[in-house]
Amino acid sequence: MLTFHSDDTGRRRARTELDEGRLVTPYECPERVELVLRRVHEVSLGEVRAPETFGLEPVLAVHDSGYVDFIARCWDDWCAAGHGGEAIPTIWPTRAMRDDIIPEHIDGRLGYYALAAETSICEGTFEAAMASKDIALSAVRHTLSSGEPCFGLCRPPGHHAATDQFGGYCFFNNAAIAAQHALDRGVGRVAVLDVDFHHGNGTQQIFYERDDVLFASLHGDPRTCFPYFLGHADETGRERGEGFNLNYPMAPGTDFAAWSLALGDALERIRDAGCELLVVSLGVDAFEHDPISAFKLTSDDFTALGRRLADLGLPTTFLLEGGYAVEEIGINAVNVLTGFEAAR
Ligand code: B3N
Ligand code: ZN
Repeated sequence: MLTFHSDDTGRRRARTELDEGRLVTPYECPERVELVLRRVHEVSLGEVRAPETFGLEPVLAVHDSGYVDFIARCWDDWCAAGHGGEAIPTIWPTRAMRDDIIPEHIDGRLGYYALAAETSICEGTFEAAMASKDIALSAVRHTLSSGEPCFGLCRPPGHHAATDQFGGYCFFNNAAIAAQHALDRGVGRVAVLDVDFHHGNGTQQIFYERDDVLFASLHGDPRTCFPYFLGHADETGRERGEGFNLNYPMAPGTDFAAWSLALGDALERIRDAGCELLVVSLGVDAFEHDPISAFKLTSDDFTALGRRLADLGLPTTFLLEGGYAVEEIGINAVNVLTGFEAAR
């Protein structure tokens, strides 16, 4: 299986994450990609290729132009304001205020475009996000042209990024950008299957009123898990999109036996919807030892997941999302890919 990778994903190395009231070294770090890449080589998964560059046009197909401009300028504006440290939002347009006037000051703009406070913006964030979406676009383009499965070693991840909001370590929604790219090239309907522990709120929001993308997400119940404010089972899509959003929230402690029942339902719905392409938001933080998540999947379960995905028989693009048990992230991500290859 062809893998797309770029050293530019390492241009974001944030020093601070707000976690349990302390500033800690971020869980989402460049070493994640290095570990997965090492495993790709260890198992001889296949060729590793640099992505092509696609510019901003495919980003603007799913994200708001003011938001993209904010991500591009945020670090410079933060420094120009004389702030030390990394850019972290401190105020939001909450229910009790207005959200129809975008502030001029960077502190206000940060709150307007942020959905959470854990994710700081630092030097190189925009450049890494650009590399990450180029990896996703290169991967899906290769899948479309060859019919072959492909792995995009995306970083930063993307599935929390909404039309005009960043957070949950995500800036540009790689899976949404890839899915939209496929639609723009004539694919009739795309399935985005999100197996990350966290709900893909950004992907859901971007496609919520559309029937050309079927979004299915298996995740920790938002009553107790990040991102808390989206991801319930009764969110099924709106207007044309009714029936094209499938959420499978599950309790902390869920193991593969229960998780794979939800997977089976999602796969059946993808099959029934006549999707022509599968984009997998491949987070591996459902792993039993992930430091910030709470499911109980084992490394072998990720191999089984890959086999189940192959049963769909669809052209498939895998894009890395979360996964933070850094010792095992490479094994688990690549187990999905080798399981898929063995069964197709
Ligand atoms: O949810 C957390 C969090 C939970 C547990 C933690 N422990 C036990 C140390 C620490 C943090 N933080 C909020 C930010 C989570 C972002 C999730 C990004 C992701 O993987 N999305 O798929
Ligand atoms: Zn996650």
